[in-house]
This record gives sequence, C-alpha cells and structure tokens, in this order.
Amino acid sequence: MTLIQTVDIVDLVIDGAARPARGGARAAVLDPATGATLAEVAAAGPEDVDDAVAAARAAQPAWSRLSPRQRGQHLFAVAALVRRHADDLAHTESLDTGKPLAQARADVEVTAEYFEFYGGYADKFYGETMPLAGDSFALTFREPHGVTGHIIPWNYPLQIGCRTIVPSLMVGNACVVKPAMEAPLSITRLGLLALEAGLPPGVLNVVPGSGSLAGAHLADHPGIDHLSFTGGLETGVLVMSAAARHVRPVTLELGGKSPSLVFADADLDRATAVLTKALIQNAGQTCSAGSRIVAERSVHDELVDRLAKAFEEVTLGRGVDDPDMGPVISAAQRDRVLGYIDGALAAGCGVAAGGSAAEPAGLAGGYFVRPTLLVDVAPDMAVAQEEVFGPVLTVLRADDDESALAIANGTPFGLVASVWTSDLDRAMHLARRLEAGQVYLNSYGAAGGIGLPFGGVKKSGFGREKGVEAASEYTQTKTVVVNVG
Ligand code: TXE
Repeated sequence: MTLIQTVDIVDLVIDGAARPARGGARAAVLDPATGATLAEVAAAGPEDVDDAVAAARAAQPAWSRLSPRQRGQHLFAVAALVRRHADDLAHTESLDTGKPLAQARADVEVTAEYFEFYGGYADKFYGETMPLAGDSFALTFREPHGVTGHIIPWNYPLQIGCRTIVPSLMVGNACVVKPAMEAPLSITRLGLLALEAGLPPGVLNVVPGSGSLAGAHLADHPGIDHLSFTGGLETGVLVMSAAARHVRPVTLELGGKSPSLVFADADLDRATAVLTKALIQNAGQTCSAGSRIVAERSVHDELVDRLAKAFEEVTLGRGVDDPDMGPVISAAQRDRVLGYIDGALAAGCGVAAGGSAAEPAGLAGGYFVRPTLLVDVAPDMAVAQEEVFGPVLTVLRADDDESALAIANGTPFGLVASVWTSDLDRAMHLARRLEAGQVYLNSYGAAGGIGLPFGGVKKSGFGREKGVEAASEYTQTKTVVVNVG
C-alpha cells in the first residue's frame, strides 16, 4: 500500500472485493487544506448498498458460528495489519480530514486498540444463569442482531467507524459501513486491510456514498437489523425515523455543546492548557469538543486573558505538516462556522481571539478558521445553544454553583462536561447533577479511553459505545428457561 501523493482511485469494498459502483458514479474527495482533489472515490448507489447488505446477510451465519475466540483472533489479525500500516493510514487520515498528523497517528493507534480490546473481550462476554423454583433455572444468551448498518461521519472516520464496527463484529454481526463522502479514504482502506488480514468476505463491507442516497437507503433497508449513526441531530432524526418504520434498534451519537465549569479555586494553568486543546482538537469538529466554558465571575477575566493568549499562539497549517490545528473539513463547514461567529457578533458578543477565516502561507484554497474565543455570550444565544462544529469557544459567566449548573444543563445536548475546582465535594456534587454521559473532573477527554462507556443524554443521543457496554448494544438477550424437575 502506498502513500496517497496524487489523485487515487478508491473503490467500494463489497463481499470481499474492491469494485466500482454499479452505475459507475465517482466523486472527488478534496484536501481541506488546499481544495485540491485528493482522490476519486466510488459513490455507492442504492443497488450497491443492496449488494453490500446481501453479502453481509450471506456471510453472517458462518461468522456468528465461529467460536468467540476465533472471532477474537480475527480481530487481533486486523489490529496487527493496522499497526503495520500505521504510517500510511495516519497520512491518509490527515490528508483526508485535514487534522494534524500527530492527531491522525493517535486515531490510528486507537483504531488498532479497538481491535485489540474487543479481540481480547470476545471470549469473555458471557450470559447469566438465574436460579428459579425447585430444580428449574434460566440462562441468557447474548445473540448478535444479524447485520448491522454503520453510518459514520467525516471527523474521525477511523476512530468513530471502529468504535461501532469492532464490537459489532466481536459478537457475531456482519457490517455494512457507509462512510461520509467528505472523508472516506481511511475507512475504505481499513475494509481492504481487514480482508488482507483474513476476515471472511462479506463480514465487513464499506460503501462510501452520499447521505441522501446511500445513507438514506441503508437506514431504510429491510435487510439491516441494527443501525448505528454518528452525525448531526437533524440527520439522526431522519435515520431514527427510518429505523422506526422497521421497528429496528438504533444507537445515536448526535454531538453536543459540552460545558466546562471553571471555578476560582481551579488550577488555571492546567485548565487553560487542557481546555484549549479540548477546543482546537480536530479544529473543533469533535462531538465531545469542549465548546462552552461557564466561568465563575471572579475568575472570568483572567481565564479569558489566558485562553486568548493560548489561542493566538495556535499554529495553523496543512495537517500533514503537523501544525497545532488544521482546516475544517469543507468550504460549507467553514461558512457555517463563520456564520455562527457573525451571528454572535450581531447579537452583541465580543471577540477575545480569532473571529475570522485564516489563510496560512501557501494555502489560499484551504478552509481555515482561526481559533475563536467569544465573550459576553448569553446562555440563550444560538452560539451557546447549538453545535458549531468548528474552533469556536463561548465563555459565559456564572455567580455560583447553582447558576453554573443551570447554564451547563441549559442546552438540548448532554454528551460530555468537565468541572475545574480544588473542592472535591463541589466537584462530586456537580458531577452527579450534570446532564452528560461523561463528566471529567479537573481534566477533559474527547470521549476518553476505549474502556470508558461513551454516549449522550437528551438530544446528544442514546446507547453506549466503547468499553464492555458496547457489546450489549450489538446483541439481544435471549432467555431460556429450563425445568429439570
Ligand atoms: O452531518 P450528517 P454533516 C454535526 C455537526 C455538523 C453537522 C452537519 O454539528 O456541523 O452535523 O454535518 C450521512 N440518511 N456532526 O452534514 O449529515 C452522511 O453521509 C442517512 C456531528 O456532515 O449528519 C454521513 O455519513 N445518512 C458529528 C453521516 O450521515 C445520511 C459528526 C453524518 O453526516 C443522511 C458529523 C440521510 N438522509 C457532523 N444524510 C458527531 N456527532 O461527531 C447524511 N447522512
């Protein structure tokens, strides 16, 4: 496998083979740092999705009849190949998404770890036995759904893709994966690597295609038994509506507006460094980005000064040159982000750093936005309520714990939150009352490690990914009652 240097041709991966779309459709994949074409990728139409679902249905029974240990060994084999091709995969991910190479390398490391984590867990995922009256008892089996559909976004194709694909494979499902057309390259390569590692044909099919065509067809497909979706709120509602027509379970991860509560007794050096990273990681295009700060009034100005200084020092550039921050994914996303900034300014917010598009030297065609710090933000403004999905951090003031909590919980979302204080009682009280799937105390992690259950409350979605919990998400429990009397 060679590094992508020039325009590459990328095919669909269906039933163990790479092939063009049946209708021959292709779409250009752009380098977000330059606007130049990176690759021509096959664009799956409904008939290709049908093929992928049929291949998965045919392959799934034999895959599920392997012993858990055998499936685990397959996953370890994929992990080894991912590690062997780590440089290439990271380079591809960085080019395709625009993210700094160091972040792409971390994504590839996590990708390998997903295969290792679930490879190791495969033969340790048990059902239960329950004593009943007399000599009777019951036992539970954790059975795979069958064929699972995975609609994944462009911000972390490998990481988010594998977060859903690998536990599903582990328990014996076969997968049909629909990557986003903005960044389909790494996950398509992963599909080929999995075959090279010996995964049986049809067990993992990858069909990049447009959301409205391939995505919608997959979401509404009668041959899918479970759907996992990570993306925007409106699209998530469409996907869930399609699933409802088939009475089919879904796992939805729909982003957030994750708050960080910073109190006067916090370690501001640490908070500034970590919260800057929590925002600029992947140019703010992270579902769990720390995109809102709720600062205690007495520490607000000092925190803003520190953050503004840190933001001004952030280097922008092409991902593969490993700056602090790369471009956003597309011209449309840049315009959406700038639109939020303009709207905030019109509503009376101030700008403490950034506030505009950027043009790093030699990258005139790229989609860059300077890290932006918005102050004097009211809790009900759009920029404080909606997911901007770009490098924009809003800072709000709070008078005390209760008002900080009310602001933090006062959006439709609830994915991640953090609390910065040296008072452990306060930290734990707030952790219990924050409406979020994950809470970090004096730290912040974009979803944390693989072992930590991850997912949202409220409109951030439902279902838990990662950790041992994800295995339950991809199985159904069958209870068998035995009367031996
Ligand atoms: O997302 P979409 P978009 C949020 C973020 C961003 C906004 C819009 O706020 O600004 O969504 O981004 C597929 N049926 N997140 O438009 O459309 C699509 O092809 C089935 C948060 O890119 O949700 C892609 O594979 N599928 C987020 C996937 O859905 C459809 C990550 C996500 O794209 C479809 C990305 C349809 N009708 C965006 N339409 C996170 N939670 O990390 C599109 N898709």
